[in-house]
Amino acid sequence: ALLTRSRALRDEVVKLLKYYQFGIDEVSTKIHILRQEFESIHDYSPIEHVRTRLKSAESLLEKSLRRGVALEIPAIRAEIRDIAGIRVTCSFVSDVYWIAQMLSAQPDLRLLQTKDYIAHPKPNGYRSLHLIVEVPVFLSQHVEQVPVEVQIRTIAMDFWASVEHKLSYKYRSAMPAHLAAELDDAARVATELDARMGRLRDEVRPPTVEIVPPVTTD
Ligand code: 0O2
Repeated sequence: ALLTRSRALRDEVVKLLKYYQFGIDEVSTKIHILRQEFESIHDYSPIEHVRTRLKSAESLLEKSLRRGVALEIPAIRAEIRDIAGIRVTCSFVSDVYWIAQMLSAQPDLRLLQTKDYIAHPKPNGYRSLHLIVEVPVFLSQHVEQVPVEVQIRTIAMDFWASVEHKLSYKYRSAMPAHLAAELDDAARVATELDARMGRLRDEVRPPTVEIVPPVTTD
C-alpha cells in the first residue's frame, strides 16, 4: 500500500512539475522581453546570461522529507518555493536592482518574497538578490498560480557563488579554516570589484536606476 501511495505521489509530483516549467517559461519570457527592449534602446545589455532550472521529482521529495514537509501536494506547494528557478546574471549591481524593479512592477506578477543578500550578505559572504514571484499560468480549464524563485546577481557574485558551491559540496559541513578564510577574502574582493566597475560605468553613462534595495520581507 505504501509503494502504491508513493507511486501515486510521484505521478502527482511529475504533473505538478509541468506547471512549474510553464511558470519558468512565463517569467523567462518577461526577462527576455526586458532584455530585448533595453538592448534596442541602449547600447549595452543589462543581462549577461539567464539560466533556468526545474527541481527534479526526486530532489523535490528529498527536500520535502529533509524539511519535515508532509508528503502531500498542497503542503509541498506551500512549503517549497524554489521548485522553479531562474538565475539572471548582470554586469552591474544597478542592473540587478533594475531587473528586480521591472519584474516587481508587472501587474500580473505577485512579489511573494524578497531576500536581499546584497544589502545583507550571508555570514559566509554569499551575495545575490532573491525574489519569489507568483505568475499566473493559463491552462485550458483553469489558471495555476506558480511561484518562481528568481536569483539576480552580478558576474562577480555568480563567480564567487559557483566556486563556494563546489567547495561546500566537496567539504560538506567541514570546510578547512584556511579555505573558508580565502572565500571570505574573495567575497570582499568581489564586492570591491562590483563597486569599482559600478564607478567606471557611472563615468560613461548615468545610472539606469537609483539603487534603492527593495523592502526585505524576511
Ligand atoms: P540550488 O541547487 O541552487 O537550488 P532553501 O531554498 O529553502 O534551501 P532558503 O534559505 O529559504 O533555503 O533560501 P535562500 O536563502 O533564498 O537560498 C536558496 C538558494 O540560494 C540556494 O538553493 C542556492 O542556489 C542559493 N544560495 C543560498 N545561499 C548560498 C550560499 O551560501 N552559497 C551558494 N553558492 N549559493 C547559495 P539550493 O537549494 O541550496 O541549491
